[in-house]
Amino acid sequence: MKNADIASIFYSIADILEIQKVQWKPIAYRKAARTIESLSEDIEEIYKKGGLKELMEIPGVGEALAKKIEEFIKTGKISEYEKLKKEMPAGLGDLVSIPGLGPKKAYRLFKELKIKGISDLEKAISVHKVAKLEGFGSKSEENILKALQLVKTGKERTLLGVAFPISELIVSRLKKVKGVQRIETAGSLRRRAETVGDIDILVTAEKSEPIMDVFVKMPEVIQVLAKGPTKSAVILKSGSQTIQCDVRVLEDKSFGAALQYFTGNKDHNIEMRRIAIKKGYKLNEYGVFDKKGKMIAGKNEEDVYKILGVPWMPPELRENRGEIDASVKGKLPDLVKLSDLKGDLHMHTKWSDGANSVQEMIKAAENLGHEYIVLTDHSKSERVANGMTEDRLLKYLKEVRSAAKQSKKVKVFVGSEVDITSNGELDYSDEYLKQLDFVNVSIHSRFKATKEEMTDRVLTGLSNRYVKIFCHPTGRLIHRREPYAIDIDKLFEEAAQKKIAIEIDSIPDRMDINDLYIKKAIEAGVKLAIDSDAHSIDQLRYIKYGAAMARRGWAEKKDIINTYPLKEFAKFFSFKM
Ligand code: DGT
Ligand code: CA
Ligand code: CA
Ligand code: ZN
Repeated sequence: MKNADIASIFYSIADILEIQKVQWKPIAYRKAARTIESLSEDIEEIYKKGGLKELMEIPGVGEALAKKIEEFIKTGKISEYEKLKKEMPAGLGDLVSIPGLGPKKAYRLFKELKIKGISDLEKAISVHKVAKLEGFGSKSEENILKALQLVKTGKERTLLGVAFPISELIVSRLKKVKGVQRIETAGSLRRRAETVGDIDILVTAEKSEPIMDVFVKMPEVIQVLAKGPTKSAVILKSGSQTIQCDVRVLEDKSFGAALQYFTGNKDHNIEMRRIAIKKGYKLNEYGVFDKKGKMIAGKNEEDVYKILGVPWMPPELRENRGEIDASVKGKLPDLVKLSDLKGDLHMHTKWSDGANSVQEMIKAAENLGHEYIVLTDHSKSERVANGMTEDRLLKYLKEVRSAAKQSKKVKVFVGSEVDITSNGELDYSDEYLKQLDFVNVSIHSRFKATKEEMTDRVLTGLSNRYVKIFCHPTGRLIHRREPYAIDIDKLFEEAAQKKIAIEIDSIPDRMDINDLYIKKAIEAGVKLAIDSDAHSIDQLRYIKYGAAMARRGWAEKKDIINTYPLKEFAKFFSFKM
């Protein structure tokens, strides 16, 4: 898939144009990049289907951008980008991608301090040159340093939302190789961890050579680390990111044992091995063996667990967080499934920063089989996201209500993602809030407040009687922004008591709240909402990552408010239907 590559080039073009002080164009490029990276369809396929015209059907892609996409598909390059790069000093791209620095500041660092890349920047910070620059200061220098550290540590792991589609593509290719029998992903990807270090794939086949040949020759491979009959490893490129992928070809009789072993995690495995030893057995990636060395299980993963007296459990639970004990005692949770979800309670349209119209979002939700949805465009303080003033809110209400009447398949609620401002007030007055079906609230500013300040601010916000959902409750962006400080126990206590749902935001770099907090919230009696927070029709599919996170947090159907049939759902939020 070339989607990620094209998106990444469009982002870079936007950055360069911004430095060159070109108006509007950067916004257009970024918008297109965002939709392209979240398309579920291969952009090359779209092009093959209907050429430029079909490309122009992608929201945010006009004729000019469609031509650039065509050029990339045909030549692997975009000449405009090649030209722009030549106009840019080398290394500046790395600076621009440091969160919080942005093109303008990066360019000043380059011009005034001759900083040409990350290592120059680190040197300059170590002697406090950056702090002395006008408009920077020591606070800003500190923040840049923190962001730098995040970038450096963050680069190593890949978001589940990025790795998962890649793994699906590889698996689908390998499945087509002649003689392939069983194939599964293992490792952190199978456990659906929010980020993965590498992709692990296990295969059984008549012969391993044809598989390994196809594997190392895939177009995304930029480096072959190892190629052998039982194991190969490569580095893949996807957009600006690289990720390692390992493939192992196994004997059928050991497939289950290998799947158990390579799924992990390591701590879970250590515990399982301890149980095997206690029973007088030996457990490794080839099978379970008795005292005489006879293999007594290994072909199937379920049997491996069963023979050790631990009934099989879903991979999402295997983090050594009490799952083995729960399984032995027959107390495993009955995990929520993606197919249990009946609705989506957080999404954006063109009324704020979304790429699609109200009608397009409703249609897409119908196609996904949702029974109910809530449209939640941003409130007025979110100026960068084109938040709605009160005037526009009223017009939006009208449009959504009339569109809602036209859909027979999905019940459409009208809502807004309303900012909790810095003093804890909501961004609209009650007069407006009461006209909405759903008031979803969130924090989008002043992330650096103390724990007391932030907890106070949020609880004040939640004390408004119209609030129904608290969105992306910790505000973190994986690799880019730490969660803000907040008293999570107090938050959950309040939410449980007021029947305010806590969100599991499914955007791959949010995953907010995370698995550990999900478990905690459930223990506190909180109801959760798995939302896509979609900014385009394709992003509605993000809920699969939120559902994965919920499963990692031991959530059952009853814990997730948008699995409820419409009637019970409405009852929880005290609607009269
Ligand atoms: P990652 O790739 O860092 O996101 O995490 P994993 O869990 O996929 O780890 P990876 O790819 O290094 O290894 C895959 C699985 O293999 C891991 O979850 C457990 C198993 N494994 C690897 N090394 C060891 C080990 O030294 N001891 C045991 N018991 N299991 C191991
Ligand atoms: Ca792995
Ligand atoms: Ca691995
Ligand atoms: Zn949102």
